[in-house]
Amino acid sequence: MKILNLLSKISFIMAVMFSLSLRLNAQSADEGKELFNANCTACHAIKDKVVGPALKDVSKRREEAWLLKWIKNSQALVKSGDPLAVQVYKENNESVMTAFETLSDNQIKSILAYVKAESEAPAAAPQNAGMSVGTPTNVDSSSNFETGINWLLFIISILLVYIISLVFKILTRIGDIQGKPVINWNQVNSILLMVFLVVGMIAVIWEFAVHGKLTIFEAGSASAHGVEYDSMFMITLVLTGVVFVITQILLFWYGFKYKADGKRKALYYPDNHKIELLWTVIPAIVLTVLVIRGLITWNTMMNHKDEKARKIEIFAYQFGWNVRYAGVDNKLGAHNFREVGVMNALGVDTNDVNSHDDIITNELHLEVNQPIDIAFRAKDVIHSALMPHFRVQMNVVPGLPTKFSFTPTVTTAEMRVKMSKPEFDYVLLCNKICGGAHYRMKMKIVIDSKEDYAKWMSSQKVLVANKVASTAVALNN
Ligand code: HEC
Ligand SMILES: [Cu+2]
Repeated sequence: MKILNLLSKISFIMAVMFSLSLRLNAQSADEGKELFNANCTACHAIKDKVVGPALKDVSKRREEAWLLKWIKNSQALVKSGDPLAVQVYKENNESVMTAFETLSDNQIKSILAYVKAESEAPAAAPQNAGMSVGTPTNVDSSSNFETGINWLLFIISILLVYIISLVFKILTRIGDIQGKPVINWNQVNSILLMVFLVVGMIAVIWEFAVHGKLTIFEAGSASAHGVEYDSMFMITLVLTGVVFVITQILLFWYGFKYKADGKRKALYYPDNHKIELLWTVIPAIVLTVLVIRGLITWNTMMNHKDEKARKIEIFAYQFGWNVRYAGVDNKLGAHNFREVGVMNALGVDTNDVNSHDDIITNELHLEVNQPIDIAFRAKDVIHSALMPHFRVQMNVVPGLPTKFSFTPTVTTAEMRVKMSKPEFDYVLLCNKICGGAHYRMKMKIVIDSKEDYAKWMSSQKVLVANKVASTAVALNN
């Protein structure tokens, strides 16, 4: 009776989950829908306003060419002064839509086609009802078959677990009747301990061998202070690794060796001062050495002052980054959050002459072996600037200036060779969950040779061009 009850419950849950999975499959049929769900739903719905406006009938409101430009880079369109773009941006309280420069025209068109189809879907039908019925031709039958097989395997494995537990129950009963247990659980558990030890250790070694290559440590640090950082990381990893291996082996081996066998009695051994002292003092000394070295390293990293360091500002907003270079005078102009707006995203105070030769970009170019001082500033919420290859991370907090100074030592070109990845680029990522499109907050970093940096710099526009025409965009050498 009990079993039947259980089985009927399991099969009911299965049926519900199965029908859910069918729905999901029907959903993934259409390319536009997939792209929309992956890139846009953080901020848009068809019929409701989310972060951005409802997109219902957007193709009727706007020209396709405009939409293509807008979706690829709405901020560029706003900055170009396009009246419609400026209006849409203002109507939405100047919240910034992510740029999707990697989407092709065709991909955007298929998103728009999906938006159009959804706009025209009868208003009465709730969205998911449309999905479960759907058009049968849309359903990918091969993946349904796969889902079916997966569910079958799932059911079989649950049944298997259930049968095994039944077998054990029966064996225990038999043991009760015979007055002598059929299974020696101490024996079974002690063997399982050894199995766990061996399988676990193999898994650890496998992890290091296979996924160790995926860590950023493989290629080495691309900044001067990063070498020290990596050495501390490695020493800590090796020390804790050795302790881990020894303690785990002892733990499981003793569990195995001293299992209760009915012959031996456990020894009552409350404590031993010598051993206690030993395993308190040794870790304390090791930790003190590690922590003091860490403190010294941190202080030299944070207090380092270099007159020749180039001043740079990194500006974070939901959801993107800007860089401001100090220009020829190596002085960043003042800023004021009240000035932040469509035409002045960073709120730079152009009354301050220091700002006139500032240069604002959305890529971080740095010259190799040239120290830089970065000042971080946030527009809206707390972000965190992570530059993993340079072993740099700093919180970016509204109203609270933070800074970091470092020297990049490996150019992008050199790193590409070193990693044998011709496509490689350094990145700056946001490392604080700062909102719906947080995961898209990244910026390309390029480490240039002296010549390339000068060339790139001279192609950038200064903030107030007419006032610095005489100094142009020479470099501060
Ligand atoms: C980070 C949030 C965010 C994401 C992600 C996002 N948008 Fe937007 N979108 C906005 C905001 C906000 C606006 C309103 C204009 C503004 O403030 O810039 C907008 C406006 C639009 C408009 C103009 C609407 C109109 O009435 O003219 C279109 C079209 C659009 N988005 C399409 C998309 C598409 C397609 C995607 C996915 C590829 C997408 N958006 C992803 C935030 C976002
Ligand atoms: Cu962020």
